[in-house]
Amino acid sequence: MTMSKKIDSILEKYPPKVKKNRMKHIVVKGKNEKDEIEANTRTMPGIISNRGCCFAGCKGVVLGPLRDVVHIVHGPVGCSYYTWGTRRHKGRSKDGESNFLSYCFTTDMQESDIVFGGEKRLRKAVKEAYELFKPEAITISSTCPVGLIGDDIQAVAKEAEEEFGIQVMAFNCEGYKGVSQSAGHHIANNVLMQDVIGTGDAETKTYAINILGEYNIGGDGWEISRILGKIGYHIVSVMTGDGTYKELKSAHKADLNLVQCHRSINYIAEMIEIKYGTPWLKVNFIGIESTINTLRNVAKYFGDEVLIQRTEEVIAEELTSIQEAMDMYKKMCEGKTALLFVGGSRAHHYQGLLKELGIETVMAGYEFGHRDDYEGRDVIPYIKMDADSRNIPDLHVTKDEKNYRLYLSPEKLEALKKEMPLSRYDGMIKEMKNGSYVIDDLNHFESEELLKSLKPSLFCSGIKDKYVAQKMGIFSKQLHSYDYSGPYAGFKGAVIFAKDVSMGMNTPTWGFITPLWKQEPLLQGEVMEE
Ligand code: CFM
Ligand code: HCA
Repeated sequence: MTMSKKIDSILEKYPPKVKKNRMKHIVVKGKNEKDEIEANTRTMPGIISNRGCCFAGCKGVVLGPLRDVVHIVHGPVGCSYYTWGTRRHKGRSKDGESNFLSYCFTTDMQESDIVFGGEKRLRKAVKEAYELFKPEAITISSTCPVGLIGDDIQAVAKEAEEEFGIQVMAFNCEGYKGVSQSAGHHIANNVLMQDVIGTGDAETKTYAINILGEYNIGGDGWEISRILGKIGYHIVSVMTGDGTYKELKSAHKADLNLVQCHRSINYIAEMIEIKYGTPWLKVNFIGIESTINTLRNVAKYFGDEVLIQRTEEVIAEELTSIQEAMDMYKKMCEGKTALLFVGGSRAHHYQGLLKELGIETVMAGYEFGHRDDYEGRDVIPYIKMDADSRNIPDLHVTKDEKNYRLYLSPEKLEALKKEMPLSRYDGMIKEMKNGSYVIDDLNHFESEELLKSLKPSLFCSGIKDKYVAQKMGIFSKQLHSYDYSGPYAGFKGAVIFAKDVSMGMNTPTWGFITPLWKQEPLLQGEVMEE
């Protein structure tokens, strides 16, 4: 069955209202004049979505990797326990530094707290954590019931700050807020910007950079830092993979912010740009070509001939060390196809690496990406936003209550595009082949149907659907946790990824699996019309 017929047959199964909604989340690249897609809207009730919650985006994604902070989850034990360690954001302390990543802190809320309020329990938990661990800072993250019963976590945090003399930050990131993890990213970004970034005064060296939106999953951040360090950059902070509260405080002192995951941290990138004049550059360290382009762009930003030269040397050296292995794996992967469905950036970031291995992405989608993650947006990384350039005519910097935002008049933007290498953050769709499919918030029914009919060699997704694919005989590589592997970033990471997917796709195991529906007659059900 062709892909378009398959999509039609999927949509036909839905009640009319659901069909109308889902159609807007599905785009065939190049079919319409503009590749516009609906995204970041609420999943319709009844649909089994892969999305996570606001708490996951705040505590799990952005705060969680800060290893010298005690992260207390105010809520039922499961919210903390079942998310503990599963994301694989690694952290390693240097001598004398704390590392609390191996601890799981929760207030373990009970029914009686729901009835009588949980503030007392939270106060006790903060005190206990402080006395036992003496951390530099504590975070408190709310789960759904906390918002529903109205515990004032901000007041508890303030009291604790006064009592213990350390920073205690409260995040009202109840799971049900917003439509996905995305709301949680924003909440975490706002508090970190307001209360942490800018409060430190660490010494910085030349070529000082921050790496934003890099969470050290499977050690990616370590590999990226290795390459950047080898070239000669001074990494002030990584947000937040293997990151520390201490480094974060001085993040405003860097000369440039590199943004790996735009979705989860663009808010901080923009706020630092407006408040401190530090420009940001969208980068991608996944895939060889992307890594090379990124390194060249960063060197070009600083414009120093020695740095540019050193960058080329490091690129050449790294390429030599991986070329043979990459060529070997490419032979095992060439001609295969992949479906990609991941959070808010990796479904895009991995396409280049797959292409380098000869694997074609036939469908890709985000769980919670916004329209700009799909369609792109203009950014202006090459403007040095010092005090003077803030006065550039036509460059309007405004601040509304919650966000700092940067507006550039359309005329100025057009002029800039011509006169300087203005980088546009292209988003996912632009880089995909005509005819390929982009599906937002792909659900389990759609995943199963597409896997059955397209039979890709590779399904890159997460834990919620990995085994559904594998029971059909289709290899699934988790692009969230990397299963048990990694790093996948940079040059050496590309080889590890190539090896993992080559092995995974080519193992004879798949030949021994007969999907359930081929083994026995199954009851067929129809979705009822409204
Ligand atoms: Fe950014 Fe991420 Fe992603 Fe994300 Fe996530 Fe993640 Fe992800 Mo899982 S921050 S958007 S909220 S790159 S946890 S490290 S893998 S869904 S694609
Ligand atoms: C989250 C975290 C997650 C989940 C991964 C998955 C991660 O969104 O809560 O569903 O496999 O990367 O750990 O995205």
